[in-house]
Amino acid sequence: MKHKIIGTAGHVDHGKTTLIQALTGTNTDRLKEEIERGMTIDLGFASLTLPDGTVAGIVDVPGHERFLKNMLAGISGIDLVLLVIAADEGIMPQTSEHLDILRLLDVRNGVVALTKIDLVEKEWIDAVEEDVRSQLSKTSLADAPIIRVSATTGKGIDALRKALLSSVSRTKARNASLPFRLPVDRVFTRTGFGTVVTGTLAAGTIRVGDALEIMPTRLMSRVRGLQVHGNKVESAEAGSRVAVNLVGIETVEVERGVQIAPPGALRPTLICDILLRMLPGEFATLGDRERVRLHTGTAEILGRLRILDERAHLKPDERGYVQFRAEEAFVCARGDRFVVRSYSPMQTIGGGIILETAPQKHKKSDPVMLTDLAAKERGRPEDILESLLLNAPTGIAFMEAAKNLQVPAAELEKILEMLLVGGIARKITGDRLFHVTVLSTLTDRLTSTLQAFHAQFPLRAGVQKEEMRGRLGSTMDARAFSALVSYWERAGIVRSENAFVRLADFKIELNERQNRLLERIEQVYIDCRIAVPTIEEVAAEVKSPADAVTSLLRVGIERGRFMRIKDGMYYHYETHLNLKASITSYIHAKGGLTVGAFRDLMQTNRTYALTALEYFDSIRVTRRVGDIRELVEAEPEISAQPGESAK
Ligand SMILES: Nc1nc2c(ncn2[C@@H]2O[C@H](COP(=O)(O)OP(=O)(O)O)[C@@H](O)[C@H]2O)c(=O)[nH]1
Ligand SMILES: [Mg+2]
Repeated sequence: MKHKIIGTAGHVDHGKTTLIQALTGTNTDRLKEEIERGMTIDLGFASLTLPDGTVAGIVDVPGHERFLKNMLAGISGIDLVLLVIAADEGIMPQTSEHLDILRLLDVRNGVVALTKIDLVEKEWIDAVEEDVRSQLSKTSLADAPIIRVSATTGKGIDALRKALLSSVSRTKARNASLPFRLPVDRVFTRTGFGTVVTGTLAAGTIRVGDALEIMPTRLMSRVRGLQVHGNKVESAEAGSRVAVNLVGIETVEVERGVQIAPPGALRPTLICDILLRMLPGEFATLGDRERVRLHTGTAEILGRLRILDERAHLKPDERGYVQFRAEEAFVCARGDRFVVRSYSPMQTIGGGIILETAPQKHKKSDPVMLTDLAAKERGRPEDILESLLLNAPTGIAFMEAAKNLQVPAAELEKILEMLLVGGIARKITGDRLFHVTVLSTLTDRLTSTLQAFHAQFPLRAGVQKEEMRGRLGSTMDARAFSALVSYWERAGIVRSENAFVRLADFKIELNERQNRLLERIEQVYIDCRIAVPTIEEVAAEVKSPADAVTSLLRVGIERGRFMRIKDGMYYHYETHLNLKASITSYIHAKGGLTVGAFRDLMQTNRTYALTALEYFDSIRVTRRVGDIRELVEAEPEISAQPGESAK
């Protein structure tokens, strides 16, 4: 079944509430004060069964300007409007203001009821209708039918019903496959049930038992029960008027203006980027940083508007990209409509569309930011995704993008495919998405950092990964970085070894002098055999600085010519092989080896003997049992030394 919401609009006392009662039998004025004063103060609700069986929800709004805030809360979720104009009065101030608001909220479907026709002559009605038609011609309701009715005599009511039906059939269906989102317009207690909230479901499907989060307060709850138009249901779809019974929430903890959604689906924000269109009236001006009231969903939020281009003012009929900086956290979604009223006196000055829900604070007139907002305004999902990616220096996860775009995952797949095929986006490891420009900037930064490093330290293995991560940007997190490194490895750009990354084609190249020095160092170690020299001893022996020896030793290790024992201590690979052979053959023959026996065998001192045995323990050639060394059965693969075949 289709679910549509009709909202009323029009000047106070023009007969909205009476007309709804004539259509539905429901008196939407429910507050005691409303009944006593005969005037709508807050939103009223009814349901209307249309000739084809569609049940439309009706939101009856107050017409008095003092209650415009309530009107705005009610009108935000509607599919079409029933604009009520009393034939005896014609267009009045709130008729015009409501028309402005409808335009700002982009409500294009509607029916105009010219009511109270029982009070005036036909000629008068003709004149009023002509006036109404010309007023409407400049608005989003230019083509709306005008139906003459009287709630008192019932004249025209059937024609009105038919007009509403045909207008309903022209409205677009809402997206039921998004996560559900309900801007709350009423909160009350039902004895025996607890807290109930109502609203027009803006998106998605809500079900009994669903977990939910109340935003921006972040209270967690669950759906205990659901009603649509007073009937118990198991689930409700976008566009329905629903009443949700919340588990474990006190009435005082929720108020009109909050939104409920699945946990994590929405994020509270303090700023948003918007496209603001000013109304034509002379009072519709805005100064930079002016304090205003922004109405979106069912909420009114106080804050300041920062004009993002070079202008200091927005004048009547102008438009501009603006950042709203709120005084308290609120929630909204990309594409939501809003209305802006001046702080004092309260006047509707403009409205528009939310372009970004959690932006940075922008620098005024930044051309990149303005281009980006223009793409967001065009609103094509692929443009938005592209700009999202352009502004994600560490890429963005697939689900994160789906959430930001407010599109279901399946739809995002399609949009993404376009960008992938078009060579605009790239999907690197897992679900991480990058804009090619962002990715190539990162790749450039990586390669230039590595090139500079290799040039400066030709004898070092590469840059420490943690340091590289920092070089790529302060916001680069570990997961994004490791995804990037494996992407670059697959692309043949880098090699990653242990804690280092280096350019894939980087080899440690020694000049002739360095090669000769390395050979001499090797000879020193070969001659010393088990009596490991210190770096300083080696340096003195080869008459070179200790630094140079250390660097060349590192190269020697890379080439498999040296084995590291511990800090500053190395065996030449030949020594390592000889010692290993002596130990294994001795143990094979005698069954075990003590430090003393090894010392004698090697004709060395106890310290060198112990150092050697502990080294072979550490690489799991031997194992210590009491005072004796045994062989470890499964031999480690130290025979596959790169140096053996490389040289
Ligand atoms: N004669 C006549 N009076 C009407 C008609 N519709 C509404 N009224 C009266 O107009 C007044 C205002 O109506 P109401 O529905 O409260 O207006 P609202 O402020 O737009 O909701 C009430 O006294 C109604 O009885 C109508 O079609 N004919
Ligand atoms: Mg009323």
